[in-house]
Amino acid sequence: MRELDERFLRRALQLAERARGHTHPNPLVGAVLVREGRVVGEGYHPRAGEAHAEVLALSQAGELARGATAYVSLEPCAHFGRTPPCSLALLQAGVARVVVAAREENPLAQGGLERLRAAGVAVEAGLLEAEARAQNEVFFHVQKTGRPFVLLKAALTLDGKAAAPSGDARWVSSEASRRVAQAYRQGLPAVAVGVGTVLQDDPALTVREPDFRPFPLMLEPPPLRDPAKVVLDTEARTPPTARLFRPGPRGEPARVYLLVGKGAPKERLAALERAGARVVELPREGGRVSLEGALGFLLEEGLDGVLLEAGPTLAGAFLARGLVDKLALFLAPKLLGEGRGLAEGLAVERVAEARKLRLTRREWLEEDLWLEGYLEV
Ligand code: AOF
Ligand code: ZN
Repeated sequence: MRELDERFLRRALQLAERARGHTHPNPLVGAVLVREGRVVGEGYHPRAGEAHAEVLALSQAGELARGATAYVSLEPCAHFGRTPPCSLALLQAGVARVVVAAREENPLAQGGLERLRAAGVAVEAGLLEAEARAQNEVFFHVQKTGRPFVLLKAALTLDGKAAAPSGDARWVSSEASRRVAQAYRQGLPAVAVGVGTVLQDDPALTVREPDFRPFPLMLEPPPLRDPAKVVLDTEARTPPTARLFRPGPRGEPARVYLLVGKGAPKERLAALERAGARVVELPREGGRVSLEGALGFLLEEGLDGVLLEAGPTLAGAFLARGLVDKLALFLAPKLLGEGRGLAEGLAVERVAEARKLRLTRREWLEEDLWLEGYLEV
């Protein structure tokens, strides 16, 4: 029984992956309806504002939902939001049992399981919970902290250099690593760089040929889409001709946010707006755009997760302020001797006070070592 439950619940988690990159600020959710050992309905939440996973699975099952078991990756909601509550829809369809992986943590939506149980439906929670929480780490992080999830991605030489002293960083890691690194752009709603990176590398920040290994539950790639592009640019030095303003590989217009400091030169702001940027003036802190201010603004825009592809200055500033939640690092078997580190300005006096990572991945990508870890707080 438990084995079957696990199989169908895993299927629900896999269905949810089909929408990775498209649901923010909503979570990924998948649902499977099973009657007498047979799947009678499947669904996943395609994007914020559209139908919830359970509702799509129910409409596929029709009358066959009566007496069925519903497997859902996240506890069915109890609220009237942009759509009516899924817990009510499951009840009305006559579902007999509901098995969920993770409990809901959005206070607005909580209470689905209690409602179902009170109405006599058998409910269970907690199977595959770790997988489900990892799948929606962005959503759960936001519920807990009220700020966007920040993933710092970097390629480093074995001696810890992100760039040569000239600033040249092309290419530290291998092609294989860069394809995996690109998948993180699909997995988060926004990618952020500092103006230094724009001036040095002129990146496009699009999703072209990702390798989706960062997402273990993904069976097939979701539709590709480019993240919103965010430039932290206190004095508005981004050239209006920068590549990141161009349409993406699928022809979609670029969504660019230029976050500038109050009092940045007006004529440059106008030129950047003409280039297609949404220019946002934010308070300064120590002369630079306030990072907390930037994250607060992004969350208001529904951009609840940020892939930080920053150089040493900006990465150091985020780390020093405790604003990085997770790291994805690619270590290449190269030495630079002199060069720029991962995080300038993160000044730690003693090894005993070093920031520590809880590693969750150590994997070879050809000759590069791919690491993922969470910063311990
Ligand atoms: C579910 N099934 O498929 C999803 C859920 O704005 P709304 O009305 O779509 O509500 C979004 C909230 O509902 C979201 O923040 C999360 O708490 C929950 N998402 N719940 O039962 C789903 N996507
Ligand atoms: Zn719902």
